[in-house]
Amino acid sequence: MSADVPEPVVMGVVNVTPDSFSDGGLTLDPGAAIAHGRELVAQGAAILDVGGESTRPGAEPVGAEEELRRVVPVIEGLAGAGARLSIDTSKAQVAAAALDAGASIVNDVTALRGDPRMAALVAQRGCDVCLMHMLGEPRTMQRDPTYNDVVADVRAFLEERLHFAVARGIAEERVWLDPGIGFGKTIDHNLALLARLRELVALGRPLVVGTSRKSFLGTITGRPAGERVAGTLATNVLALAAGASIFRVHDVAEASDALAVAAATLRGQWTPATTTSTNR
Ligand code: PMM
Repeated sequence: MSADVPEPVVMGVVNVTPDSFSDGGLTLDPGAAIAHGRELVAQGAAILDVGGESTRPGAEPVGAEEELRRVVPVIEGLAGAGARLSIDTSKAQVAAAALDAGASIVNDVTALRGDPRMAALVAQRGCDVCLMHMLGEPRTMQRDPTYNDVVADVRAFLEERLHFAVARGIAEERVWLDPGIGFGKTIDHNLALLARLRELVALGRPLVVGTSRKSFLGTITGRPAGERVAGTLATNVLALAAGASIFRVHDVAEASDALAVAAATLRGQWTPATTTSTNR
């Protein structure tokens, strides 16, 4: 029993890409992506993370024009849908357009290293920003990633990026951190990060964890991407117990239930469900 269990926040994934590793092609049509996003809100997502560039291992970059064409109509269509909107991009031009269209969070998998204009944009707009660890770039990141001590290395990286953000005028309270599960990491690296997540929580900023349907879960369970929800929930619940607070998932209904029950159990206290149309 513990009083300091974070209130879990579920961030639902709305990928508007033809090639994301786990749900590719489901939502390239803006109307379908908007409908999917609304469904995730009904299931309990407090944040929707909209992305137009796949970061799947081996993925090729997408141009800004194409990324804008994919994400802006979806952000516009989801503004006012009942969740905060996050733009999953490393391009300042795309982030700016998404913020104009209703987003209030920038989820930058390059942690402000991908575009020299991104830090100034985030500072100027005063939005929240998620800084994620990635070794290398998506095209090549899974080619033999190596670390001295993956947890210490990721922690040092996130600390340095937090200092960089603050030095560029971003308020510390606006920064979230993310170990970047699967981004330049072997299964052993992913498991070490999850097992020692408290060392990252100790940096004092909200920790985002994105394990949803990722391949290391398939390696352990032998299951394809669409059947990794139970594996995902195991990691989410353990990450909550370690102090993580934001959970980036595809399976929002299941994650919301699992995290609500886990939080109540860890606290020894519960509140009745109030939220969804399906009363999940
Ligand atoms: N994972 C993916 C994409 N964006 N952003 C953050 N902050 N953390 C993640 O773990 C993360 C991310 C890749 O997963 P997808 O292709 O299923 O969206």
